[in-house]
Amino acid sequence: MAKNRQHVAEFMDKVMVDGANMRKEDTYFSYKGVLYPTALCNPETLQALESFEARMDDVVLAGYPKTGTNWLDHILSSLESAATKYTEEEMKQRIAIEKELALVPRLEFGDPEMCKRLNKYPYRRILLTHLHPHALPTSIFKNKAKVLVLIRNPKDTAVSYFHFSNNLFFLPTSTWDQFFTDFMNGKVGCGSYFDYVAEWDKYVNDANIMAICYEELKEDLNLGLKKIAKFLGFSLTEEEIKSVAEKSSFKAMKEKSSETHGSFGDTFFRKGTVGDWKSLFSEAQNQEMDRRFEECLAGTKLGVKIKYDTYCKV
Ligand code: PPS
Repeated sequence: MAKNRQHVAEFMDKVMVDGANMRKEDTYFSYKGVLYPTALCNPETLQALESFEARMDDVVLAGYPKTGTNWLDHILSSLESAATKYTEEEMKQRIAIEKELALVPRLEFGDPEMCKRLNKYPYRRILLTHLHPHALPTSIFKNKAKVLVLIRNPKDTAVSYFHFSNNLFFLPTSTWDQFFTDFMNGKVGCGSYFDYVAEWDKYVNDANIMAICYEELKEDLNLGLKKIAKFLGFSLTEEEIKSVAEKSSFKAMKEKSSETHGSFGDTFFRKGTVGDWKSLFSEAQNQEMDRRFEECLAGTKLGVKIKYDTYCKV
């Protein structure tokens, strides 16, 4: 929530220690039909989330893994800080409170008591999540928290996820061909990309929900930031928008990544491009993904927004 994201590094270090002896067969658990990595979440926390009380001024960032969550986390924190104009003292206090409450980088990570601790956070909360809508606290919708749904084209998402999995011991190491099959079958953490996007599609016309694409931000970050700021009711000058954009570029974030994400910097900030799928997809895999997109998402609101033909066809 505050700009200091040191706790991502601390959280990951702890996950690596806690998960050091995890058995391969325990890599995932299933909750409401979706797989989750055991090293990061547990069923009790997911259950506890059902009674979590969202606030009207909460900002929820919802994105399937590897769609740019860390990027948008930085953007949202920066826009919020610039709009709220916290004093230096308040900034320090926010960081201290986050540490004291031992907040974790995603709503669904950590222990079941997390929800209660989040209730004690006295500032506006930016809540990041990879959960499908059906697993989110219903209060988010009931209390009309603002939800920014982040989407990225499925081919780059799969490639990014593949590299990520192979870099973290608590996720299975696999060949690209094996990973592709698992991704297509939803046998990866947070389940099926296609189900995820199709489910969010049902909400996307709601007044409190806005979708934003990784690719549109890559094409024109300033414009994307203005759209996000408008949706969240943040009033920012051109200069402020420009400054947030500069600090949110891939280069700027990667350079700071050892500070923000510790030894996982290079894992979270890998390449940051559009079209990297061309380096791994075979012709057969292209056809399979194209068919699946056509069946599940083509013609839906989010499916159109993804601009599949522009970003996923040769
Ligand atoms: S995670 O682990 O699910 O939270 O990963 P997530 O942050 O959602 O996605 C990681 C991908 O986002 C890229 N990234 C960026 N792209 C452009 N600009 C900026 N500033 C930026 N920051 C992160 C990151 O490099 C991952 O994509 P790939 O394709 O693997 O590089």
